[in-house]
Amino acid sequence: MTQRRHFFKAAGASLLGAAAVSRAGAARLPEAALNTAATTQRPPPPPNGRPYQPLVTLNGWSLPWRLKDGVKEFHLVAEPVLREIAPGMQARLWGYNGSSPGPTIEAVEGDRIRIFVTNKLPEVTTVHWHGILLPSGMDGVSGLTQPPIGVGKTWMYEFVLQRSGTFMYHPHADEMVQMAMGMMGLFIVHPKDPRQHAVDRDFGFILNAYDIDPGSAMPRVNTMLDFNLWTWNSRAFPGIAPFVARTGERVRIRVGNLTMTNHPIHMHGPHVEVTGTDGGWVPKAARWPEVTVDVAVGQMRAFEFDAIAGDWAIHCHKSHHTMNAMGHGVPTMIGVDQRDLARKISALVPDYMVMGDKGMHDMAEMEMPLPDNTLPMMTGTGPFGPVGMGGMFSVVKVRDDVRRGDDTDPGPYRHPPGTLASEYTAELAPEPRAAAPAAPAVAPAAEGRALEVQVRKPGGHGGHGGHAGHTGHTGH
Ligand SMILES: [Cu+2]
Repeated sequence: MTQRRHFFKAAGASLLGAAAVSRAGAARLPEAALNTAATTQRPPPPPNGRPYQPLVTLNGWSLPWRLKDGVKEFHLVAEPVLREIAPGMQARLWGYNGSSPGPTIEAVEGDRIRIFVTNKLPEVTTVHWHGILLPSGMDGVSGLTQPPIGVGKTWMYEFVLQRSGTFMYHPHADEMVQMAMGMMGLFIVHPKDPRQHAVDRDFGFILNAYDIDPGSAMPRVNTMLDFNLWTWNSRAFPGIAPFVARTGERVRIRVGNLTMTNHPIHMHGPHVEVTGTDGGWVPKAARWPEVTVDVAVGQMRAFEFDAIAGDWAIHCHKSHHTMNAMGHGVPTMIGVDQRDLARKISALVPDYMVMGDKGMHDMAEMEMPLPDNTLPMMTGTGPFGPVGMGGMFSVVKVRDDVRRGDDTDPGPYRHPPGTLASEYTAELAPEPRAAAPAAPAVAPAAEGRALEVQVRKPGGHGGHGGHAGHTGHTGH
Protein backbone atom coordinates (compact mmCIF):
# COMPACT_ATOMS: atom_id res chain seq x y z
CA MET A 1 0.00 0.00 0.00
CA THR A 2 2.84 2.41 0.79
CA GLN A 3 4.10 1.84 -2.72
CA ARG A 4 0.74 2.64 -4.26
CA ARG A 5 0.34 5.81 -2.22
CA HIS A 6 3.79 6.86 -3.27
CA PHE A 7 2.83 6.21 -6.86
CA PHE A 8 -0.22 8.44 -6.82
CA LYS A 9 1.71 11.25 -5.18
CA ALA A 10 4.42 11.01 -7.79
CA ALA A 11 2.03 10.87 -10.69
CA GLY A 12 0.14 13.93 -9.54
CA ALA A 13 3.23 16.09 -9.20
CA SER A 14 4.34 17.50 -12.51
CA LEU A 15 7.90 18.05 -11.29
CA LEU A 16 8.40 14.32 -10.94
CA GLY A 17 8.85 12.64 -14.27
CA ALA A 18 8.54 9.14 -15.62
CA ALA A 19 11.71 8.10 -13.78
CA ALA A 20 10.22 8.70 -10.37
CA VAL A 21 6.98 6.98 -11.26
CA SER A 22 8.72 3.94 -12.67
CA ARG A 23 10.06 2.92 -9.29
CA ALA A 24 6.53 2.57 -7.97
CA GLY A 25 3.70 0.51 -9.42
CA ALA A 26 5.67 -2.04 -11.42
CA ALA A 27 3.41 -4.69 -9.99
CA ARG A 28 0.43 -6.04 -11.90
CA LEU A 29 0.96 -4.77 -15.40
CA PRO A 30 -2.07 -4.56 -17.65
CA GLU A 31 -2.15 -7.23 -20.33
CA ALA A 32 -0.27 -6.21 -23.49
CA ALA A 33 -2.57 -7.00 -26.41
CA LEU A 34 -0.88 -8.46 -29.47
CA ASN A 35 -1.93 -8.17 -33.11
CA THR A 36 0.10 -9.17 -36.14
CA ALA A 37 -2.61 -8.91 -38.84
CA ALA A 38 -2.31 -6.10 -41.37
CA THR A 39 -6.06 -5.85 -41.99
CA THR A 40 -8.14 -2.94 -40.71
CA GLN A 41 -9.72 -3.77 -37.37
CA ARG A 42 -12.45 -1.33 -36.42
CA PRO A 43 -12.42 -1.21 -32.61
CA PRO A 44 -15.63 -1.92 -30.68
CA PRO A 45 -17.36 0.97 -28.89
CA PRO A 46 -15.53 1.83 -25.64
CA PRO A 47 -16.46 -0.73 -22.94
CA ASN A 48 -16.17 1.84 -20.13
CA GLY A 49 -15.40 5.48 -19.51
CA ARG A 50 -16.81 8.34 -21.57
CA PRO A 51 -18.41 7.36 -24.90
CA TYR A 52 -16.74 8.22 -28.22
CA GLN A 53 -16.74 7.10 -31.80
CA PRO A 54 -13.62 4.95 -32.33
CA LEU A 55 -11.13 5.78 -35.06
CA VAL A 56 -10.76 3.39 -37.97
CA THR A 57 -6.99 2.93 -38.23
CA LEU A 58 -6.20 2.03 -41.83
CA ASN A 59 -4.68 -1.47 -41.87
CA GLY A 60 -4.38 -1.14 -38.12
CA TRP A 61 -6.05 -1.49 -34.75
CA SER A 62 -6.58 0.27 -31.40
CA LEU A 63 -4.99 -0.70 -28.11
CA PRO A 64 -7.41 -2.02 -25.47
CA TRP A 65 -7.06 -0.59 -21.95
CA ARG A 66 -8.14 -1.50 -18.48
CA LEU A 67 -9.84 0.97 -16.19
CA LYS A 68 -8.18 0.95 -12.78
CA ASP A 69 -9.30 3.36 -10.05
CA GLY A 70 -10.54 5.75 -12.72
CA VAL A 71 -7.27 5.64 -14.69
CA LYS A 72 -7.10 4.15 -18.18
CA GLU A 73 -4.09 1.84 -18.24
CA PHE A 74 -2.45 0.88 -21.53
CA HIS A 75 0.50 -1.41 -22.13
CA LEU A 76 2.78 -0.87 -25.12
CA VAL A 77 5.51 -3.38 -25.90
CA ALA A 78 8.30 -2.10 -28.16
CA GLU A 79 9.52 -5.12 -30.14
CA PRO A 80 10.64 -6.50 -33.51
CA VAL A 81 7.67 -7.33 -35.75
CA LEU A 82 7.05 -8.90 -39.13
CA ARG A 83 4.85 -6.65 -41.29
CA GLU A 84 3.30 -7.46 -44.64
CA ILE A 85 3.85 -4.28 -46.72
CA ALA A 86 1.55 -5.66 -49.44
CA PRO A 87 0.79 -9.22 -50.56
CA GLY A 88 4.14 -10.61 -51.72
CA MET A 89 6.37 -8.63 -49.41
CA GLN A 90 7.15 -8.93 -45.71
CA ALA A 91 9.39 -6.51 -43.85
CA ARG A 92 11.32 -7.08 -40.63
CA LEU A 93 10.42 -3.94 -38.72
CA TRP A 94 10.32 -2.70 -35.16
CA GLY A 95 6.95 -1.70 -33.78
CA TYR A 96 4.65 -2.14 -30.83
CA ASN A 97 2.51 -5.07 -29.71
CA GLY A 98 3.15 -7.10 -32.85
CA SER A 99 2.59 -4.44 -35.48
CA SER A 100 4.13 -1.45 -37.24
CA PRO A 101 2.76 1.09 -36.78
CA GLY A 102 1.83 0.24 -33.24
CA PRO A 103 -1.81 0.18 -32.17
CA THR A 104 -3.69 3.47 -32.04
CA ILE A 105 -4.13 4.80 -28.53
CA GLU A 106 -7.60 6.26 -28.09
CA ALA A 107 -8.87 8.11 -25.04
CA VAL A 108 -11.09 11.04 -24.13
CA GLU A 109 -10.31 14.62 -23.20
CA GLY A 110 -10.11 14.80 -19.41
CA ASP A 111 -9.05 11.15 -19.02
CA ARG A 112 -6.12 10.35 -16.78
CA ILE A 113 -4.10 7.71 -18.59
CA ARG A 114 -1.16 5.56 -17.55
CA ILE A 115 0.89 3.94 -20.28
CA PHE A 116 3.29 1.14 -19.42
CA VAL A 117 6.07 0.71 -21.97
CA THR A 118 8.03 -2.54 -22.03
CA ASN A 119 11.20 -2.56 -24.12
CA LYS A 120 11.78 -5.83 -25.97
CA LEU A 121 14.08 -4.24 -28.56
CA PRO A 122 17.78 -5.03 -28.70
CA GLU A 123 18.52 -1.41 -27.71
CA VAL A 124 17.17 1.34 -25.47
CA THR A 125 14.11 3.40 -26.39
CA THR A 126 11.64 5.98 -25.07
CA VAL A 127 8.17 7.07 -26.16
CA HIS A 128 7.43 10.68 -27.01
CA TRP A 129 3.75 11.69 -27.08
CA HIS A 130 3.80 14.00 -30.09
CA GLY A 131 1.53 17.03 -29.71
CA ILE A 132 0.05 16.12 -26.36
CA LEU A 133 0.08 18.70 -23.56
CA LEU A 134 1.71 17.05 -20.56
CA PRO A 135 4.25 17.63 -17.80
CA SER A 136 7.73 18.02 -19.26
CA GLY A 137 8.93 14.93 -17.38
CA MET A 138 6.45 12.76 -19.30
CA ASP A 139 7.62 13.97 -22.72
CA GLY A 140 9.84 10.96 -23.37
CA VAL A 141 12.99 12.63 -24.68
CA SER A 142 15.97 10.41 -23.91
CA GLY A 143 18.63 12.23 -21.93
CA LEU A 144 16.56 15.40 -21.59
CA THR A 145 13.54 14.30 -19.58
CA GLN A 146 14.47 10.73 -18.67
CA PRO A 147 17.20 8.17 -19.10
CA PRO A 148 16.32 5.77 -21.91
CA ILE A 149 14.21 2.70 -21.20
CA GLY A 150 16.74 -0.11 -20.90
CA VAL A 151 16.46 -3.41 -22.74
CA GLY A 152 13.94 -5.59 -20.92
CA LYS A 153 12.74 -2.73 -18.69
CA THR A 154 9.20 -1.40 -18.24
CA TRP A 155 8.52 2.29 -17.62
CA MET A 156 5.36 4.23 -16.93
CA TYR A 157 4.04 7.46 -18.30
CA GLU A 158 1.02 9.11 -16.73
CA PHE A 159 -0.82 12.30 -17.59
CA VAL A 160 -4.24 13.89 -17.97
CA LEU A 161 -5.41 14.52 -21.54
CA GLN A 162 -6.15 18.23 -21.58
CA ARG A 163 -7.23 18.72 -25.20
CA SER A 164 -8.89 16.59 -27.83
CA GLY A 165 -7.25 16.15 -31.20
CA THR A 166 -4.98 14.20 -33.52
CA PHE A 167 -1.60 13.14 -32.16
CA MET A 168 1.10 10.47 -32.53
CA TYR A 169 3.64 8.60 -30.49
CA HIS A 170 7.16 7.63 -31.53
CA PRO A 171 10.55 6.99 -29.92
CA HIS A 172 12.86 9.85 -28.91
CA ALA A 173 15.94 7.66 -28.49
CA ASP A 174 17.97 6.64 -31.55
CA GLU A 175 15.11 8.24 -33.51
CA MET A 176 16.64 7.93 -36.95
CA VAL A 177 17.03 4.17 -36.64
CA GLN A 178 13.86 3.48 -34.71
CA MET A 179 11.57 5.47 -37.00
CA ALA A 180 13.29 4.04 -40.10
CA MET A 181 12.41 0.66 -38.57
CA GLY A 182 8.72 1.56 -38.22
CA MET A 183 8.22 2.61 -34.61
CA MET A 184 5.24 4.95 -34.44
CA GLY A 185 1.52 5.03 -33.76
CA LEU A 186 -1.51 7.30 -33.74
CA PHE A 187 -2.80 8.84 -30.51
CA ILE A 188 -6.36 10.11 -30.77
CA VAL A 189 -7.94 12.16 -28.01
CA HIS A 190 -11.71 12.33 -28.50
CA PRO A 191 -13.72 15.35 -27.34
CA LYS A 192 -15.41 15.09 -23.94
CA ASP A 193 -18.71 15.93 -25.64
CA PRO A 194 -19.14 13.35 -28.42
CA ARG A 195 -21.30 15.80 -30.40
CA GLN A 196 -18.27 18.07 -30.79
CA HIS A 197 -16.37 17.51 -34.05
CA ALA A 198 -18.70 14.58 -34.74
CA VAL A 199 -18.41 12.86 -38.13
CA ASP A 200 -19.93 9.70 -39.59
CA ARG A 201 -16.57 8.13 -40.47
CA ASP A 202 -13.24 8.82 -38.84
CA PHE A 203 -10.12 7.33 -40.48
CA GLY A 204 -6.45 7.70 -39.58
CA PHE A 205 -3.03 6.70 -40.82
CA ILE A 206 0.63 7.65 -40.62
CA LEU A 207 2.79 8.35 -43.65
CA ASN A 208 5.98 6.33 -43.37
CA ALA A 209 8.80 5.27 -45.67
CA TYR A 210 11.32 2.47 -45.84
CA ASP A 211 14.44 1.71 -47.78
CA ILE A 212 14.41 -2.04 -48.33
CA ASP A 213 16.53 -3.58 -51.07
CA PRO A 214 14.55 -5.85 -53.41
CA GLY A 215 14.87 -9.36 -52.05
CA SER A 216 15.68 -8.13 -48.55
CA ALA A 217 13.29 -7.67 -45.61
CA MET A 218 15.32 -5.38 -43.38
CA PRO A 219 15.17 -1.60 -43.83
CA ARG A 220 18.42 0.27 -44.37
CA VAL A 221 18.41 2.51 -41.33
CA ASN A 222 21.04 5.02 -42.43
CA THR A 223 19.08 6.19 -45.46
CA MET A 224 18.45 9.90 -45.22
CA LEU A 225 16.16 10.77 -48.14
CA ASP A 226 16.44 8.06 -50.74
CA PHE A 227 13.68 5.73 -49.49
CA ASN A 228 12.18 3.26 -51.98
CA LEU A 229 8.92 2.22 -50.26
CA TRP A 230 6.35 4.93 -49.58
CA THR A 231 3.72 3.63 -47.24
CA TRP A 232 0.60 4.45 -45.23
CA ASN A 233 0.70 2.63 -41.92
CA SER A 234 3.55 0.50 -43.29
CA ARG A 235 1.44 -0.67 -46.25
CA ALA A 236 1.92 0.07 -49.95
CA PHE A 237 -0.78 -0.04 -52.64
CA PRO A 238 -2.43 -2.42 -53.42
CA GLY A 239 -1.96 -3.42 -49.77
CA ILE A 240 -3.69 -0.28 -48.45
CA ALA A 241 -7.33 -0.71 -47.44
CA PRO A 242 -9.95 1.49 -49.14
CA PHE A 243 -11.81 4.24 -47.27
CA VAL A 244 -15.42 3.07 -47.40
CA ALA A 245 -18.32 5.48 -46.83
CA ARG A 246 -21.99 5.96 -47.65
CA THR A 247 -23.13 8.77 -49.93
CA GLY A 248 -23.68 11.97 -47.94
CA GLU A 249 -21.75 10.88 -44.89
CA ARG A 250 -19.34 13.32 -43.28
CA VAL A 251 -15.90 11.72 -43.44
CA ARG A 252 -12.74 12.72 -41.62
CA ILE A 253 -9.27 11.50 -42.52
CA ARG A 254 -6.40 12.15 -40.13
CA VAL A 255 -2.85 11.94 -41.47
CA GLY A 256 0.48 12.20 -39.66
CA ASN A 257 3.85 12.40 -41.39
CA LEU A 258 6.85 10.59 -39.91
CA THR A 259 8.85 10.38 -43.12
CA MET A 260 11.71 12.70 -44.07
CA THR A 261 9.85 14.60 -46.79
CA ASN A 262 6.46 16.28 -47.23
CA HIS A 263 3.50 14.53 -48.83
CA PRO A 264 0.78 16.46 -50.66
CA ILE A 265 -2.20 14.17 -50.11
CA HIS A 266 -4.49 14.64 -53.06
CA MET A 267 -8.15 13.76 -52.85
CA HIS A 268 -10.14 13.21 -56.03
CA GLY A 269 -13.86 13.99 -56.01
CA PRO A 270 -15.22 15.98 -53.09
CA HIS A 271 -13.41 19.11 -51.93
CA VAL A 272 -12.03 18.81 -48.44
CA GLU A 273 -11.74 21.18 -45.52
CA VAL A 274 -8.77 21.14 -43.16
CA THR A 275 -10.35 20.91 -39.72
CA GLY A 276 -7.44 20.07 -37.46
CA THR A 277 -3.69 19.84 -36.99
CA ASP A 278 -1.63 18.32 -34.21
CA GLY A 279 -1.85 21.78 -32.64
CA GLY A 280 -5.62 21.50 -32.27
CA TRP A 281 -8.90 21.93 -34.08
CA VAL A 282 -9.16 24.72 -36.64
CA PRO A 283 -11.92 27.16 -35.64
CA LYS A 284 -14.87 26.88 -38.08
CA ALA A 285 -14.28 30.31 -39.63
CA ALA A 286 -10.59 29.56 -40.24
CA ARG A 287 -10.97 26.17 -41.96
CA TRP A 288 -9.63 26.25 -45.47
CA PRO A 289 -10.74 24.37 -48.56
CA GLU A 290 -8.33 22.08 -50.39
CA VAL A 291 -8.11 19.29 -52.90
CA THR A 292 -4.50 18.57 -51.90
CA VAL A 293 -3.51 18.69 -48.26
CA ASP A 294 0.24 18.99 -47.85
CA VAL A 295 1.50 17.25 -44.75
CA ALA A 296 5.02 18.40 -43.89
CA VAL A 297 7.54 16.37 -41.91
CA GLY A 298 6.40 15.87 -38.33
CA GLN A 299 2.98 17.40 -39.02
CA MET A 300 -0.54 16.07 -38.75
CA ARG A 301 -3.62 17.14 -40.67
CA ALA A 302 -7.26 16.24 -40.19
CA PHE A 303 -9.52 16.99 -43.13
CA GLU A 304 -13.21 16.40 -43.76
CA PHE A 305 -15.53 16.07 -46.73
CA ASP A 306 -19.10 15.15 -47.62
CA ALA A 307 -18.98 11.79 -49.41
CA ILE A 308 -20.05 11.74 -53.07
CA ALA A 309 -20.81 8.38 -54.71
CA GLY A 310 -17.95 6.97 -56.76
CA ASP A 311 -14.47 5.50 -56.69
CA TRP A 312 -12.20 8.39 -55.82
CA ALA A 313 -8.43 8.03 -55.89
CA ILE A 314 -6.59 9.40 -52.90
CA HIS A 315 -2.81 9.55 -53.11
CA CYS A 316 0.37 11.44 -52.51
CA HIS A 317 0.84 13.85 -55.40
CA LYS A 318 4.59 13.25 -55.61
CA SER A 319 4.33 10.78 -58.43
CA HIS A 320 7.40 8.79 -57.39
CA HIS A 321 5.64 8.18 -54.06
CA THR A 322 2.99 6.16 -55.87
CA MET A 323 5.70 3.78 -57.05
CA ASN A 324 7.14 0.84 -55.18
CA ALA A 325 10.71 -0.43 -54.92
CA MET A 326 13.07 -0.49 -57.91
CA GLY A 327 12.03 3.01 -58.94
CA HIS A 328 15.50 4.44 -58.43
CA GLY A 329 18.24 4.57 -61.01
CA VAL A 330 15.94 3.60 -63.88
CA PRO A 331 16.97 5.81 -66.80
CA THR A 332 14.34 7.61 -68.88
CA MET A 333 14.01 5.74 -72.16
CA ILE A 334 11.21 7.75 -73.76
CA GLY A 335 12.11 8.50 -77.35
CA VAL A 336 15.26 6.36 -77.22
CA ASP A 337 15.51 3.89 -80.06
CA GLN A 338 16.60 0.75 -78.26
CA ARG A 339 16.42 -1.65 -81.21
CA ASP A 340 20.16 -1.83 -81.78
CA LEU A 341 20.83 -2.00 -78.02
CA ALA A 342 18.27 -4.79 -77.61
CA ARG A 343 19.92 -6.81 -80.38
CA LYS A 344 23.32 -6.56 -78.69
CA ILE A 345 22.03 -7.35 -75.19
CA SER A 346 19.88 -10.25 -76.45
CA ALA A 347 23.08 -11.93 -77.58
CA LEU A 348 24.14 -12.03 -73.93
CA VAL A 349 20.75 -12.15 -72.13
CA PRO A 350 18.26 -14.13 -74.25
CA ASP A 351 15.11 -12.87 -72.43
CA TYR A 352 16.05 -9.18 -72.61
CA MET A 353 13.09 -6.90 -73.31
CA VAL A 354 13.09 -3.31 -74.43
CA MET A 355 11.03 -1.27 -71.98
CA GLY A 356 9.86 2.26 -71.49
CA ASP A 357 10.61 3.71 -74.92
CA LYS A 358 7.01 4.94 -75.20
CA GLY A 359 6.54 5.76 -71.51
CA MET A 360 6.22 3.27 -68.69
CA HIS A 361 2.56 2.22 -68.69
CA ASP A 362 3.59 -1.06 -70.31
CA MET A 363 5.44 -1.95 -67.15
CA ALA A 364 2.18 -1.84 -65.19
CA GLU A 365 0.68 -4.39 -67.55
CA MET A 366 3.63 -6.74 -67.63
CA GLU A 367 4.27 -9.39 -65.04
CA MET A 368 7.98 -8.85 -64.71
CA PRO A 369 10.14 -11.45 -62.98
CA LEU A 370 11.03 -10.06 -59.55
CA PRO A 371 13.39 -11.16 -56.81
CA ASP A 372 11.64 -12.79 -53.84
CA ASN A 373 10.10 -10.42 -51.32
CA THR A 374 9.68 -7.17 -53.19
CA LEU A 375 6.86 -5.37 -54.98
CA PRO A 376 6.46 -4.33 -58.61
CA MET A 377 6.94 -0.60 -59.15
CA MET A 378 3.34 -0.25 -60.26
CA THR A 379 0.62 -2.73 -59.65
CA GLY A 380 -3.01 -3.17 -58.65
CA THR A 381 -5.88 -3.85 -60.99
CA GLY A 382 -9.09 -1.87 -61.26
CA PRO A 383 -12.30 -2.60 -63.21
CA PHE A 384 -10.70 -1.06 -66.32
CA GLY A 385 -7.27 -2.71 -66.14
CA PRO A 386 -4.00 -2.04 -64.37
CA VAL A 387 -4.09 0.94 -62.03
CA GLY A 388 -0.38 1.49 -62.56
CA MET A 389 0.17 2.66 -59.00
CA GLY A 390 2.02 1.57 -55.91
CA GLY A 391 3.09 3.19 -52.67
CA MET A 392 0.93 5.97 -51.22
CA PHE A 393 -2.30 5.31 -53.10
CA SER A 394 -5.75 4.15 -52.09
CA VAL A 395 -9.39 4.61 -53.06
CA VAL A 396 -12.25 6.36 -51.30
CA LYS A 397 -15.22 4.12 -52.14
CA VAL A 398 -18.52 5.86 -51.64
CA ARG A 399 -21.79 4.04 -52.30
CA ASP A 400 -25.49 4.76 -51.69
CA ASP A 401 -26.05 1.44 -49.94
CA VAL A 402 -23.14 1.02 -47.54
CA ARG A 403 -24.28 0.16 -44.03
CA ARG A 404 -23.36 2.46 -41.16
CA GLY A 405 -20.01 1.45 -39.72
CA ASP A 406 -19.38 -1.19 -42.40
CA ASP A 407 -15.86 -1.02 -43.85
CA THR A 408 -16.20 -3.98 -46.21
CA ASP A 409 -14.81 -3.24 -49.67
CA PRO A 410 -17.94 -2.74 -51.81
CA GLY A 411 -16.13 -3.66 -55.05
CA PRO A 412 -15.90 -1.46 -58.14
CA TYR A 413 -18.29 1.48 -58.60
CA ARG A 414 -21.22 1.02 -60.99
CA HIS A 415 -21.27 4.29 -62.89
CA PRO A 416 -24.74 5.70 -63.71
CA PRO A 417 -25.45 5.72 -67.46
CA GLY A 418 -23.96 8.72 -69.25
CA THR A 419 -21.34 9.44 -66.55
CA LEU A 420 -18.44 7.37 -67.81
CA ALA A 421 -15.68 8.54 -70.16
CA SER A 422 -15.65 6.54 -73.38
CA GLU A 423 -13.76 6.14 -76.59
CA TYR A 424 -14.78 8.38 -79.47
CA THR A 425 -15.83 6.02 -82.23
CA ALA A 426 -17.53 8.33 -84.76
CA GLU A 427 -15.75 9.54 -87.86
CA LEU A 428 -12.46 11.29 -87.05
CA ALA A 429 -12.40 14.85 -88.44
CA PRO A 430 -9.02 16.31 -89.43
CA GLU A 431 -7.18 17.73 -86.44
CA PRO A 432 -7.02 21.54 -86.62
CA ARG A 433 -3.49 21.52 -85.17
CA ALA A 434 -2.09 19.33 -87.96
CA ALA A 435 -0.53 22.40 -89.64
CA ALA A 436 1.86 23.12 -86.74
CA PRO A 437 5.33 21.57 -87.05
CA ALA A 438 5.70 18.47 -84.89
CA ALA A 439 8.16 18.73 -82.01
CA PRO A 440 10.94 16.13 -82.18
CA ALA A 441 10.71 13.45 -79.50
CA VAL A 442 14.46 13.56 -79.00
CA ALA A 443 16.61 16.68 -79.04
CA PRO A 444 18.63 16.86 -82.26
CA ALA A 445 22.14 15.56 -81.72
CA ALA A 446 23.59 18.76 -83.12
CA GLU A 447 22.41 20.68 -80.06
CA GLY A 448 25.41 19.67 -78.04
CA ARG A 449 24.45 21.34 -74.82
CA ALA A 450 20.92 19.94 -74.67
CA LEU A 451 22.38 16.51 -75.17
CA GLU A 452 24.88 16.98 -72.37
CA VAL A 453 22.07 17.55 -69.88
CA GLN A 454 20.64 14.17 -70.74
CA VAL A 455 23.82 12.17 -70.13
CA ARG A 456 23.27 9.41 -67.58
CA LYS A 457 25.79 7.38 -65.69
CA PRO A 458 24.41 3.87 -65.30
CA GLY A 459 24.14 2.72 -61.70
CA GLY A 460 25.64 5.74 -59.97
CA HIS A 461 23.78 8.72 -58.57
CA GLY A 462 26.19 11.41 -59.72
CA GLY A 463 24.93 14.10 -62.05
CA HIS A 464 21.83 12.47 -63.50
CA GLY A 465 18.12 13.07 -63.40
CA GLY A 466 17.65 10.98 -60.28
CA HIS A 467 19.82 13.34 -58.33
CA ALA A 468 17.81 16.34 -59.41
CA GLY A 469 14.73 14.46 -58.22
CA HIS A 470 16.17 14.12 -54.75
CA THR A 471 16.86 17.79 -54.52
CA GLY A 472 13.21 18.41 -55.31
CA HIS A 473 12.34 15.95 -52.55
CA THR A 474 13.93 17.96 -49.80
CA GLY A 475 12.19 21.10 -50.96
CA HIS A 476 15.29 23.17 -51.79
CU1 LIG B 1 4.60 11.57 -50.88
